[in-house]
Amino acid sequence: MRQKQRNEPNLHPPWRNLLKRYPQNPIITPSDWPYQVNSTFNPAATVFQDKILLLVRVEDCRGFSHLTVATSKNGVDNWEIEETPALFPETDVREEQWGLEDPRIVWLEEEQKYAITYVSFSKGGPVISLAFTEDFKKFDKKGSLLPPEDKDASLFPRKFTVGDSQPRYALIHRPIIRGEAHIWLSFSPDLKHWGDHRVLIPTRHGWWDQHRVGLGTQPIETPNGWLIFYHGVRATASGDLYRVGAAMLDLENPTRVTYRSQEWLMSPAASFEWLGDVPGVIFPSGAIFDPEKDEIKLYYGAADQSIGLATGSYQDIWRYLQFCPV
Ligand code: BMA
Repeated sequence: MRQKQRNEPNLHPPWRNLLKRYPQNPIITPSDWPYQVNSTFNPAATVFQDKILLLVRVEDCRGFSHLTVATSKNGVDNWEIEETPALFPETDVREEQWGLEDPRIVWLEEEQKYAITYVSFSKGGPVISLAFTEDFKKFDKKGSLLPPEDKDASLFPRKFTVGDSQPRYALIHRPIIRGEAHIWLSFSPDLKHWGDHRVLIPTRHGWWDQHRVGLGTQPIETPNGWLIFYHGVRATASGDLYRVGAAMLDLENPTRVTYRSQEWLMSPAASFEWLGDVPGVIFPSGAIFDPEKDEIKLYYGAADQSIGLATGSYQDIWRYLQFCPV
């Protein structure tokens, strides 16, 4: 297959409709909640006890967020929503005073635990925090990982040996440094001490993802590498536009970005993506990959209000990505 040049437009795009909106979107809205809330959005997704589990960011009517579990057999409808939050801000924890936001979940094979990375927010700025759970009932909060301002983080499910290093955990995150908002990768032997920080996916001047990029879904392991979806922001005259891109990272060495979508794969278009607290936002935050069905379910926050679902064929996305040199 011929690879097109970086600045050559995609004239024969294999990328049309790679992610298809579920016709009955939004799949979860604040009115589904068992208690009064403002918005339900930006969920983490994983498989737990043969069900799809979403850890949903719920904003209360004071403007502070907590995280609540919703489960469904098919990951589409009949959601069972827990009556009490799973993770909520504690009054005596300084970095949590303004709430907990935007979780991502991975299953850590070695520890036999789920790792949840989320944003703790306070006057000091947003920081990435970590909690472990085995059952989504009891949570072991480990505190914050890196200094503010930092968001949009996920661990990988296993350690990596890159170069001559010992096996280390890897964290994708999005610090803002000198006003620049790129996606970074950092390593740690123990989930406490972090280093070897580097930019993984930078913003692209002039492009749809020129102002900010941030990790969307947790890394998805595929035969061809770690597939990630990310959000890219362009500031426009009528506000920020949050669109969805994808990238592939080398399976053994995730510092290597092998492909990165040139086009966005989703852009706000449906009315529920424009009607909400923050119009024009698609914020992917959780994905479930079923290799047997060749199906990716992508869960996203829409307009900071409700949750949308889009599905795509992994093989189609992979075919498209191979047209995209980094
Ligand atoms: C980002 C995050 C998300 C939010 C998005 C759009 O900075 O804070 O939680 O969905 O902005 O408002």
